[in-house]
Order: sequence, then C-alpha cells, then structure tokens
Amino acid sequence: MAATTARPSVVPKKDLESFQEHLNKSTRILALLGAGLSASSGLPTFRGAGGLWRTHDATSLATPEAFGRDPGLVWQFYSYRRHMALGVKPNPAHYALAELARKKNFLTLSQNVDGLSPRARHPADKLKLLHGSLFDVKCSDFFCDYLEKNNYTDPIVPTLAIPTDESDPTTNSALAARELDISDENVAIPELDYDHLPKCPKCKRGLLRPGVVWFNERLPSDVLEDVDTWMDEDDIDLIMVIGTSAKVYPAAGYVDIARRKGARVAVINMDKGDAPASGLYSRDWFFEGDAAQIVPELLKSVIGETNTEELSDAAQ
Ligand code: BJW
Repeated sequence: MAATTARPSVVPKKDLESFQEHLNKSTRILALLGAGLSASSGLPTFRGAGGLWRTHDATSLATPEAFGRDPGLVWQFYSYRRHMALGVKPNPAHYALAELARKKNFLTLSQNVDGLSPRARHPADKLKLLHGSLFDVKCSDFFCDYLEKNNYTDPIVPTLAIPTDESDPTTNSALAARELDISDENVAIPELDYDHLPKCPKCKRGLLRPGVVWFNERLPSDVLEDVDTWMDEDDIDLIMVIGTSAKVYPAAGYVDIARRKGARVAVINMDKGDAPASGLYSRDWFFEGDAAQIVPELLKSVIGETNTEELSDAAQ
C-alpha cells in the first residue's frame, strides 16, 4: 500500500503494541463484522440511533412474516437501503480488512448486506456473507429456486423509485436533487400491491424478494459449510469483532467457537457495553471508537498505511 503521512493514534499505545505483537505472529485470523463497520460510510445501524426507518423498527421489517403481510412496505424499505448503499463508499476499515485478507490466512464473516466489503475488493473466497446481500434477489415462492446475484438496478422496478418533489420547479433537470428522503416521515410511501412489485422472471408467479437472511430463516448452507471447514482446519489465533452488537445468532456464536479454538478476542466498537455475550477475558482487547479509524491503525503493522484516496471502489 502507498505510504502516507501517519495519522494521530486513536488507540492507547500499550493496547496497540500488545495487539500488534499478537497480530504479527498470528497465522489464522477471523473477523466478525457488523453494521457499525459501515456507519462512518453513512449507513445506519440496526439497533440504537438510526435503527428506525420511519416509524418502523428496522429489525421488525427483516422477517418473512413482514414480507408476507406487506411486501410493498418491505420492498420500499429494501429499495431505499439499496439506493443508500449505492450512494456511499467503502471506508478505510473495509479497505484495510481487504488488504489483511491478501496478506494473511484471514477469514471474514460479515453480517453486512451493504456490498461495501466486495466493493473494497475484499477477496471473495475470504469473505463469507452470512446474511446475504441487498444486491441479490430471489423468488419468494417456496417451489421456485430463482436467484440473481449482483443486481444493482436502482430502483429495481420503476414503481419503487424514490418519490420526487414535483412541486419544486428547480429540480426537473437534476435527478439527485429531486429525490426525497423516504425515511422522512413527511414523505408519503405509496401503497404497492402485487402488480407493482418485482416478479420472478423464471416462474412468472412469485414475487421477487431481497436475497438477505431474515429472522427465523436459515443462513446459506454453502456459506456455513465453508466457515465450518475453515474453522475445523486448525486452531485460531485471533478473532476481531468489529462494529456489531453481537446479539444475533448463529453469527454471534462464532466468537465463542473461535475462543474455544484458542483465539484471543479484540472488540472494536463505539459502545463499551457491546461486548460479546461471553464477556471479555483478561487477554482480550476492547478498542472503543469508530471502526473506520481504529481498524486501519490496528492492522498497520501487517498492511502498512491505508490510503483510500489511491484505492478504487469496485463499483466504479
Ligand atoms: C460502531 C460504529 C462505528 C456503531 N464503529 N462500531 C440463539 C439464541 C437466541 C436466539 C437465536 C439463537 N439462534 C437463533 C436465534 C434466533 C435469531 C436471533 O439471533 N435472534 C436474536 C435477536 C435473539 N436468529 C435467526 O433467526 C437467524 N436464523 C436462524 O437462526 O435460523 C435457524 C433456523 C433453523 C431451522 C429452520 C429455520 C431457521 C437469522 C438471523 C438473520 C438476521 N438478519 C438481519 C437482517 C438482514 C437483512 C437486512 O439487513 O435487513 O441481519 S437482522 C440484523 O441484525 C442484520 C444484521 O446483520 C444483524 C446484526 O446486527 P449488527 O450488525 O450487529 O448491527 P447492530 O445495529 O445490532 O449493532 C451495530 C453495532 O455497531 C453496535 O454495537 C454499535 O455500538 C456499533 N457501532 N457505529 C464501530 N462507527
């Protein structure tokens, strides 16, 4: 990576030194990523501030039951999330983790569906998307197996376009300025029925749905098998738990599995209260603050400086 002027440290020196000493000699490293990793890119997390979409708790829309009840509302939520994710960029932590994957035997388990790690060119074979992707779509019909990966069409159907401000005469020429924030309570969400939602091109019957894992759904079996295979290969030296409340299973359970395989745990989180359920042990680390700043600094002893200005976004 290109050398840049060093930024002031955001991590206590003693902790940084002991972490890097362990990182440098680690041969098998795991990371569990959550929404906090993408917070400084501009995407809201699920729990806590920002976890509300209009009056809806984001997690209450992430269920098959919500989709069954009101697919129009759930599609509006996901269409908005797709649009937001396409409008932001990977941050230095996404790039630093991608670089570590090129340098070490390092497997990343991401709960994030925002596409930012792939866009930071994280090697695909070392990135396991536990909860799918906003940019995969699949048929919601139980008997149809249609799945399309990397669908970046925004909006996915014209009826899911973010409403525009027709009343503002200055905005006709500038699409970006015409878009209203659908998370704003004052912007009406149109009621969308079956006829206005994306249909499966294969069975021509089922509605398409986002290719993400909702509550009470199984995680993708091929992903889980790959993770198990890697975990079973040998002991693990280190697990980094980055920007996640670590409350959703089975993802959160990987922290304890890694610990049982010998891993020391390093948590990087804005909130000191969000340690893994099993707590922190005396040889663990808790780095409090913004992952986008802390992660590149922690990994510097292996990957060098992270200069995002010289790094490319795979989406461009
Ligand atoms: C920063 C920061 C900054 C902010 N820098 N940090 C065992 C025990 C109890 C329950 C269960 C269990 N096993 C299974 C369950 C049930 C359930 C579950 O876990 N429930 C719990 C809530 C209690 N799990 C499931 O249902 C899973 N399926 C399953 O187990 O299937 C089994 C089955 C078997 C047989 C038949 C059928 C099924 C599926 C879970 C799917 C989760 N899906 C979601 C939605 C994905 C789509 C979408 O995006 O809309 O995944 S829910 C949501 O939570 C999303 C996230 O990936 C996930 C985790 O959230 P995350 O990333 O941790 O975000 P937050 O907001 O919680 O935390 C952000 C953190 O960042 C905070 O700590 C901040 O402090 C921090 N932060 N800014 C650093 N700048």
